[in-house]
Amino acid sequence: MSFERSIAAFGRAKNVIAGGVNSPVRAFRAVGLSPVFMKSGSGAILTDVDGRHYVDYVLSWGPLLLGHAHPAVVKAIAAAAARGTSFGTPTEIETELAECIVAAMPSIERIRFVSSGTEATMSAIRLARGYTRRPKIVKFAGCYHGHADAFLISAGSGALTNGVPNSPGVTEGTARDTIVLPFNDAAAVERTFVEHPDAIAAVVVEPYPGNMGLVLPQPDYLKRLRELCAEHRALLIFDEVMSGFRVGPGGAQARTGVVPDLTTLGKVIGGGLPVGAFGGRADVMSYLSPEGPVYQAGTLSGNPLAMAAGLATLRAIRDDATLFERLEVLTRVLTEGLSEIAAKHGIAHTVARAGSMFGIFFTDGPVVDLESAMKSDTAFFAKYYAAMLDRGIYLAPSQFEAGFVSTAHTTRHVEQTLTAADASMAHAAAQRAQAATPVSR
Ligand code: HOZ
Repeated sequence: MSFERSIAAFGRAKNVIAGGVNSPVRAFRAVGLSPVFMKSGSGAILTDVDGRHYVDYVLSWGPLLLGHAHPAVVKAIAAAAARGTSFGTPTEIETELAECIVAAMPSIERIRFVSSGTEATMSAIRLARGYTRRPKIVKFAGCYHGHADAFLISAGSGALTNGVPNSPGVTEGTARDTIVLPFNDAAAVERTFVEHPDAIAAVVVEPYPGNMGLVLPQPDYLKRLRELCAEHRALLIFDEVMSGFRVGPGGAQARTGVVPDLTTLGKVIGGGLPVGAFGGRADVMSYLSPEGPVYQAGTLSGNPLAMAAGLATLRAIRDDATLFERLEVLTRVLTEGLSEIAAKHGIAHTVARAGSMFGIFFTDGPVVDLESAMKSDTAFFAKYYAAMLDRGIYLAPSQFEAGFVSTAHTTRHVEQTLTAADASMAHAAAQRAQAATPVSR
């Protein structure tokens, strides 16, 4: 079966949509292919416009913890739509979703909903700056916090994938207020606080960075960030857009026991609809307008359809006592299987896993930060990617993104994936060996 309709759809899109896509990684440039246009999703399976089926490990880049078109989520969205799609007024369902999140996330006493993860992190640092009356933020190379100007410096995700981690269009002034440090290097943070006394408003971090591939924090690293922020009266912001309700019910903060001052959320809390949120200590959140002076607003913030999808998702999570355990076990079977297969074919690799987030780097590792992640063989990844796609496995089209498992994935899906991975790695390794063999004359 060919990709004929996808290729034609991309050609048509390029005439009217910038680059043919509404978010850069989707263009498949890093894997040298034409993007696959999807038509529908059900459970763990995606179907493209050519009628090919895939086991999906992208899951809309993380939100679909329950898989595609989960009946409870679809029902909740349909019922909400029938009542009206947007009011621009407070609604009770916003409070219901807020109550669920406040109950689950250790750091969140007050919350505010927005429409995307980008809005959430952008608003959180404005609030941190307003609260502390300090200008600078610290971020970590390869971490991605959406595409607000302050974060597009050594950014991960599509910015890294497409080779423009420092975006043109970000002014020097903005860049000057963002201090970029290597992830997992607490000593660098310590030095930076000394070098910039009373100037750092916040340290913002993905506790389990998933936008340079999945990189895990070293033991006590997050705890040390917590201590340093407290010592220097800066706020610690956990960007849990990806890890929130994904690595466990209380996100990375419950998993690690490190409680930030502010947290940003998105993805799972919207159940597949556009939602973001930021929340944290009540005294900090009270600086937000209308209680306080820091302005933040949005026409579609707390949209009833998005709230309904999020609430249905979080209720399903709350009512299933073994959900995260099952996800964790299945993800472990997957990553251990991938690692065994890579080893069998003599392929240098490093796997990482946190809850139902996972990744495989094609380098010996250890992968602890952006520099070590960049040692990965991206040309090999592209070959592996194409072979997996051909065999019906849909992965993120970049070495520098995380994979996700949903409750709709079963051991059969994982077995199918490992069978495909075995053939794909063998194929990619043979291609690499062939390319490296000098042509005899
Ligand atoms: N930044 C998202 C992944 N980390 C990509 C979003 C998209 O392309 O849809």
